[in-house]
Amino acid sequence: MTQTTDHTPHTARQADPFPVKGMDAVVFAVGNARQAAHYYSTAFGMKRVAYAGPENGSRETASYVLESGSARFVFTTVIKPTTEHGRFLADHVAEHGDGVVDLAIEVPDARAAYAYAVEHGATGLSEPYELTDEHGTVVLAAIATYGKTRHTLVDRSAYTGPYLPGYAAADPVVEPGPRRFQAIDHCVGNVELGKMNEWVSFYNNVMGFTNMKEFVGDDIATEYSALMSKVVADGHRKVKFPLNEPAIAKKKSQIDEYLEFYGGPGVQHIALATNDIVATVRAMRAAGVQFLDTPDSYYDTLGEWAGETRVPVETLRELKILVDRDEDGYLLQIFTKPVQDRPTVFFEMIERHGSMGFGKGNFKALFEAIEREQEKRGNL
Ligand code: TYF
Ligand code: FE
Repeated sequence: MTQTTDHTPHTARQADPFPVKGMDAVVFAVGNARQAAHYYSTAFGMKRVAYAGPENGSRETASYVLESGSARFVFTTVIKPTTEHGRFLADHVAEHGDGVVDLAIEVPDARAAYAYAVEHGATGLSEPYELTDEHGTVVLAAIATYGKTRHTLVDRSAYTGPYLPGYAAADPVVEPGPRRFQAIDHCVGNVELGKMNEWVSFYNNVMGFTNMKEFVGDDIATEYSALMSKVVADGHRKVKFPLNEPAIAKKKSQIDEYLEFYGGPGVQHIALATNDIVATVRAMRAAGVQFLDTPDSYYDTLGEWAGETRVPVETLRELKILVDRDEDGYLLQIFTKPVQDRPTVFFEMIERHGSMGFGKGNFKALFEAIEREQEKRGNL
């Protein structure tokens, strides 16, 4: 298989064509934002920092902004659709269930980023515009990506408010406890059969993103994973977007199941970086979050290939945490089951120790676990 892979950060070669600061927010359109905010507060330990709704001038939509370290999630729902935006949200929830509508990216210059993207083939959804209040000005623009997902490009360098103009600072929904994760590690998209390379090229061209070395080709796909996957990232690896497409394998692809129940391409999982995955998983399990199971046999042979990790094998076994190791180091990871009734969006918790991979060594164990869940749903 031929593959152009580039490990060199842009700075080592040339000016970054599309500088990014990191993920700005993951915006979810949901049926009940008040309850979603409660779930992500109690189960994911997030802290509400801002709110916009009927009480402070937003008659049409209610939005809850929750943070955990540098990770920001926004849960938006429509109260009564009257504008195009309200109808978009209502239709989105009806068609896709709860899901991600925006992977917003923080950039130093939203006008330049938008101009570069559109010049290189992106569909513009919103020309650059400014929002201003007493905390300053934010510049925003938006481009389309897979399915109905968008990338809003946000320059908040001249803004000190809690989120965006129109949002008021708000108290946490519940008494906050210890932080359970501190950053968004990567955001994964599922696209249709045969479209993965087109979307990889899209990110290569439109954002100047390069391909990371980890990819799942047809060899692995037919053996057990039933998906193909490549990862694109910005020059400084602040924003990482794996892209999956279904593959023909022995079993029905989990990506096909997603596409069927989501009703098209969309965000599959968000990986959240923690520096204490044991404490995180214990707290999340105690709060009722369900994780994929891993068979005991995985842990019986773990030491032989994974070597020593910071966490004893018995603790990994107890919590069903997975390990992967490559030449740069290792990572610990675990996947939740889908967090809504549709078998669509889920989360990954990841603790990295040097490895910049995505857990390829776990694909067999992971995909067997996913298939057991697919089977329970009657979708295998
Ligand atoms: O982000 C990734 O690529 C890894 C691997 O259903 C992965 O987390 C891919 C598909 C999937 C679960 C994990
Ligand atoms: Fe992942």
